[in-house]
Amino acid sequence: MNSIYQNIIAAKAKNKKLLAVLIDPDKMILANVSGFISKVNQSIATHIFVGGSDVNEGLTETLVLEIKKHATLPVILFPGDVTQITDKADGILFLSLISGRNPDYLIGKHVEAISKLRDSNLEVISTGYLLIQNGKQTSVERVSQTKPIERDQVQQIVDTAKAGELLGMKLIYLEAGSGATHAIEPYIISEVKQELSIPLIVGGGIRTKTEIELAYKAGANLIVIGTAFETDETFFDHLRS
Ligand code: 1GP
Repeated sequence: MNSIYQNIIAAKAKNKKLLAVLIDPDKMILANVSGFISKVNQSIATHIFVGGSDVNEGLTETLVLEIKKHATLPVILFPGDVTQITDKADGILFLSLISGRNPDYLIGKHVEAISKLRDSNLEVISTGYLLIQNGKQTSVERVSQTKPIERDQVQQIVDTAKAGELLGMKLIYLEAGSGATHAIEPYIISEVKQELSIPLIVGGGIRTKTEIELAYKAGANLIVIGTAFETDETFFDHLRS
C-alpha cells in the first residue's frame, strides 16, 4: 500500500494544499516533543518530516518513536544521511540530489540504504531534490559538496525538475535550504510547476503566512517549514485565520 503518496496525489487532484512540519533531531529536545506535537496536532499541518544534515546515529529513531507516541499525522523521514533511516517512521523521501553532480547523493547513498530498506515497511517515495541558491551557503551544500543551481538559471531548474519526473521520480522538492535568507521565489515555483505533472514540494526560508500563500498560489502542493516553527511555536496559530 502506498497511502502517503496516494494521499498527496489525491490532495493535488482536489487542489488541497499540504504543509509539513520539519523536525530536526539535532535541534529537538526529547522532553519537548509531547508539547510540540500537541501543537502540530492542532495546527493545519498535514505531515511531519524528520531529518537534518548533522544528526548523531540513533537519535532519529529515538525521536521518531517519541513523535509517534503523540502524533496523529504521518511521520516521514527526510534523511540527510543513511544513518537516519529507521523503520519506526511511516515513510521516507528517497532523495536524489539532482541539482548536484556528486554521485554519492545521486545514487551512492541509496545503494547503501537498501540493506535498511529491504525488510522495512517504510513507504519509499522517490524524490528529485533540487537545491537552489538562496544567498548563503546551506548545510545541504556543505554536506553534499555540491553547488546549488543559481536562482537566475530558471531554465536549468525547470529542466532538472522535468528530468527527475521523466526518470520516474514521484515528487520534486525545490529546496532553498534550512534557514535560507531567501525562500524560493514564486516565479521559479510557477515555471517548474507548469512543466510537471507530479506533485511539487517547496521548502527553505519560508517564515510568513504571506510567503506560504504565495508559494501555494505559484503551484507548491506541499510546503515544508522547520525554522519558523522551531523559533516560534505560536507560528501555528497565525496560520489558522
Ligand atoms: C529544510 O526545506 C526545509 O530542508 C525547511 O527549511 O527550516 O528554513 O523552514 P526551514
